[in-house]
Amino acid sequence: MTTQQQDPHFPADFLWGVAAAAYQIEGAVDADGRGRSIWDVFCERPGAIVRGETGVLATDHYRRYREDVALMRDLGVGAYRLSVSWSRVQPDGRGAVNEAGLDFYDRLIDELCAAGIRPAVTLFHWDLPQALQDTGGWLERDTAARLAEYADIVGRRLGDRVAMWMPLNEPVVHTLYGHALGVHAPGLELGFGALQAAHHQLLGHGLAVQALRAAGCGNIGIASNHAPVHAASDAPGDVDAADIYDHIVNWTFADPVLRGSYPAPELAALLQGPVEDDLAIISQPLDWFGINYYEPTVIAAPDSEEGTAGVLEVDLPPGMPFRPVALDGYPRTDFGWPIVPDGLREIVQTFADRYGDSLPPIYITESGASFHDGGPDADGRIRDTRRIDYHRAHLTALRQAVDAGVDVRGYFVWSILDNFEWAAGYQERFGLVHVDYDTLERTPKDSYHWYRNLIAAHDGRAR
Ligand code: PNW
Repeated sequence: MTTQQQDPHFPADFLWGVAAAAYQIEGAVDADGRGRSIWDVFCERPGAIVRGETGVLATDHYRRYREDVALMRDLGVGAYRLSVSWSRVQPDGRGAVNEAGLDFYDRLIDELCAAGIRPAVTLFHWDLPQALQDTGGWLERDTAARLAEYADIVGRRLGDRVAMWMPLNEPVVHTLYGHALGVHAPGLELGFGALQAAHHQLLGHGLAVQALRAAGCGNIGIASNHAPVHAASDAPGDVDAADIYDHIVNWTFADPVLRGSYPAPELAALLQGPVEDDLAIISQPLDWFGINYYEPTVIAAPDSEEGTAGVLEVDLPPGMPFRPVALDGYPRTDFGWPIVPDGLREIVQTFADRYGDSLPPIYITESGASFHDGGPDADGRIRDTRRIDYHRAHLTALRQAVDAGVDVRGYFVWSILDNFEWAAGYQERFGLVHVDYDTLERTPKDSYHWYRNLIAAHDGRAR
């Protein structure tokens, strides 16, 4: 029974949040002058998305945002991490501002502030304006400058009310899925050639941090996906392969930001442009560092005997110097991802050890699980006990890192609502709130009520 397990306790000022992203929840893709993004285009590619689903309607949050903010207010969260759709603000990704698109975020942020919820804003959660893709997207250096221009526009308009800023979400996933493996927009299969897109996103991050600060905005960080990488065995081939993989998925994305360098000269050598000068921009001091955590990876040598697991369920192109293998012995979410709460403690501790005094305070900017919850039972409840267990176990592991001295300031559940899970479509449900995709009705799951009680137990507010 889940209720017999103890919830962990955090300091009174620990920030409890929920997260979502524009393309995954908003719908209304043609409303108020919005331009096309690479996700609109990618979803039209036959076979790209499970069952051919798209974000055209999604959860209709663009029209139902008041109802959704009311759900968050009742939940009692201190912050909501949202993303701004670049294509609403600049339909062509550059130049003229579409005021009607920006007005939506103005209204949403006012609604959040009125509910006592701090807005935490991601500028780029993978939905690049298609017009910028047409001129090369993240393979093109100019796109980094465009992100800064867009950051300036949004910062000046919303900065008086936004509590936390992050220019980027998970550049590693956008690089690997979108540019190396082709399973996310823009659907490019460049292998190691995708590193140039990583570098330009990081440069865009640094330029956007500068632009936000110039616009008077503070409390700036990043939401970066990280997880422990373990070798499948002690065999030197496995250990070396795991080390290469770790450098690519973790340190290529964190070292430039936190240390101003790339972790391996072989990787930096693949990049074009004034990389050293760029690194000085990329390593702008941050007020905090956000980690999105889902699952650790086990890596073997390419020629080893273990069965291949596929990186994040995707087959790698031939010739890669590593091979992901299945992590056995753990329960899995309905998405097939192993549930390893201690990986959250471990990655946070690894950051503290690796960066020492140069590590700013950490927020967990995403943590969550997909379970294929059905609709409400006859009594109206959705009994998603496994999601409660998931979050409780991850928070318990996180608490151990805090006890060990790591400065962790908050936890954002992915996600407030069931939503469009990219290439996996609507089948994967990460929400604390169930969405019926026929009626768009929202139903808080048991996990919502559990989170509400947990938050209440911390802030002392009567429930
Ligand atoms: C994140 N992985 O993506 C994104 O920020 C969200 O938009 C997304 O809905 C959520 O996590 C759940 O997938 C990830 O395989 C995609 O390690 C893949 C992985 C991690 C995060």
